[in-house]
Amino acid sequence: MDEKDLRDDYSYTENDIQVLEGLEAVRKRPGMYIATTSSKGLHHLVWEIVDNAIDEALAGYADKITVKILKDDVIEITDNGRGMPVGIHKKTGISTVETIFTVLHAGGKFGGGAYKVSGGLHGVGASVVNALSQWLEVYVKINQKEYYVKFVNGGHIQQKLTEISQCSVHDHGTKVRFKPDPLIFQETTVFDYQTIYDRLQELAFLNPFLTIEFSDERKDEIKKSTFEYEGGISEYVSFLDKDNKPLFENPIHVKGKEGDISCEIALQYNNDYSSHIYSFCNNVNTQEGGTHEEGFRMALTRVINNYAKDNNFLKKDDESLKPEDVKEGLTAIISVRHPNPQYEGQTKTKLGNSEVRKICSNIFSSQFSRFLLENPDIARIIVEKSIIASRARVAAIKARETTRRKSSLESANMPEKLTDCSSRDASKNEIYIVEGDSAGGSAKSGRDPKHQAILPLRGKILNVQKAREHTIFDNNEIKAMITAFGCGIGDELDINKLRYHKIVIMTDADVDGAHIRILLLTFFYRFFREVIEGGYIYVAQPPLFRVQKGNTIKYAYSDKQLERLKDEMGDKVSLQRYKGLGEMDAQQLWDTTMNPETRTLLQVTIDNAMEADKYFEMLMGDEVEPRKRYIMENAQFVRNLDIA
Ligand code: TSJ
Repeated sequence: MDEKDLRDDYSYTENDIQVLEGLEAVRKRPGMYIATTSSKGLHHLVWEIVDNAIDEALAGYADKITVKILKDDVIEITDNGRGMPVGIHKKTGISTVETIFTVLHAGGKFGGGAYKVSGGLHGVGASVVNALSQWLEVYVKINQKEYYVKFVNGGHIQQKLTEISQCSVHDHGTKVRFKPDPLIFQETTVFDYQTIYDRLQELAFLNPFLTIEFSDERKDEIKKSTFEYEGGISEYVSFLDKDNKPLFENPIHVKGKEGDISCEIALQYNNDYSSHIYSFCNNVNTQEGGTHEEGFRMALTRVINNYAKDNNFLKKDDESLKPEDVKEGLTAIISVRHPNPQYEGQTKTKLGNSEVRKICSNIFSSQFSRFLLENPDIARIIVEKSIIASRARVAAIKARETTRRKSSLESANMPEKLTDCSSRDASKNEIYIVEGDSAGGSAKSGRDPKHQAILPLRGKILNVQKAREHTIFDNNEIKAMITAFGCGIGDELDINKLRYHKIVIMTDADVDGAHIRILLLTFFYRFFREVIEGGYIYVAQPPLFRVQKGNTIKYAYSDKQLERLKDEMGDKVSLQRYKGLGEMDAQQLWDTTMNPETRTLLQVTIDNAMEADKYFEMLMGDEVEPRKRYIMENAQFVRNLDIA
């Protein structure tokens, strides 16, 4: 509102009209204020009101906030703060509380010092919530009295601020209850329990002095939670890491302040390879990071490097640890408070204030380096983990280079274990990936040497999902396959260089065979997707039984088929059950499984591989027994996977 409109002899109604024009503008173009009227915008209303209550807590006047979802998706938010000011506001001539709910951007101006670090990203003001609500009620307990005011249809006053009861001196605070307007939120007015739960929990972690109660009372069965974390962001780190094994007992926690900018960081390392760094400014998640995160990352790398050098973990000529080395297995929370945050980036969630970089870096550096000196055992754990990560990084680069070089050299440098075919016509060539050396031997003697190559795999190939990239490319079986296929992998795959247009997986028809098949499919799915999509991958179908009567030998590939054969051939047949490919001699293997004239091959589709990949995760857990059990129970399924 402009100064000139505020004449001494203003009339309430004139003022009221002005006010309503402001709120009407919000209703006309809600997108200008809450970006969207989707479910996201709907929840934005809650964040706005909660932020205001949090501000009262941050100012030191409240320590408890209650959030309720009531029947009909009404939201009620209460704090135990001072109570919003009920006195007449000088400029508007109406009470301050009514002013805050009816004048755009009034909130901050009335708070003065109290609003120093109010929620940066939201901060559209309580009046916007009022404008977008079908009705909104405020209860204020202050000076031993309770006051009430109600607005309807987007901010039209229905009940002016009224004293409704007496209360005790110790009873004070603010309660706001509102019903978002379905005329505005046409997509949905239903609140999502989990969304609100997660945000309130996050706020409780970020504000350790605060208790937040949350209940969902829409259904007869009420859901209720209390969030209260004395440990603050340390507890947040432990919470995020609850499924991992931390490398030391308590997260490292530092905090400090420079002028009116404060910075707090908690971190832990765990036995995982990924890292989770979450940053906040004024309780708002800065998803795109920014200067606070940059300051922290720089300081973390520098302090660990310095410690490693000073204490001889790194020798003089050793390469320094890189930021990616020190963040392996790291979980960290950075929380800064800034009176005037500037946000940048695609989604305006990147903190831009440049002074923050140095402040966070200084605060973290000095306290973290002291911590390392005082806790040499923990320091050793962190430094050694970082050094292992750096070696792994260097090894991965080397391994990638080797496989790349080899694959570009056509048939030169082929793996030792590969028995290649003589033809160079990829479209006619096949490679059999065979489980075990003995089966490999039979396959070698039984094959068509012109068009069929044999690559025996020794032992189980490595668990692709759990292994770090460098270990994957260090694995001999995997290196051999990459080299033999000749087409490169991943981003660098060139399907035109594929040396065989049929890649045939040939494993035993038992549980271990199924397991290896899944491993291979998973590997192909992750690194050779185009090869699967091109239809180049097949699964061989070795027989399960050999039935002989006199000189007649027949093979059965399923139990059903066996029954049929027995019926056909009558009694006195001799029956051999094949447990592994190794039990077949070269001729038998050729006749039953490899002869293009008579064999059956099952072509692998991307869906098969995806399925395998999915099962793989389940099968590859750390626990061995459940995995064994699972494969046993699903052996039939796993076989059918190829057939599906
Ligand atoms: F968003 C809101 F306005 F609707 C809202 C504000 C909702 C809720 C649940 C609480 C609040 C709120 C505001 N709680 N506490 C306050 N405090 C003040 O407004 C306040 C009180 C005293 C003084 C002062 O200077 O004495 C200043 C302020 C801003």
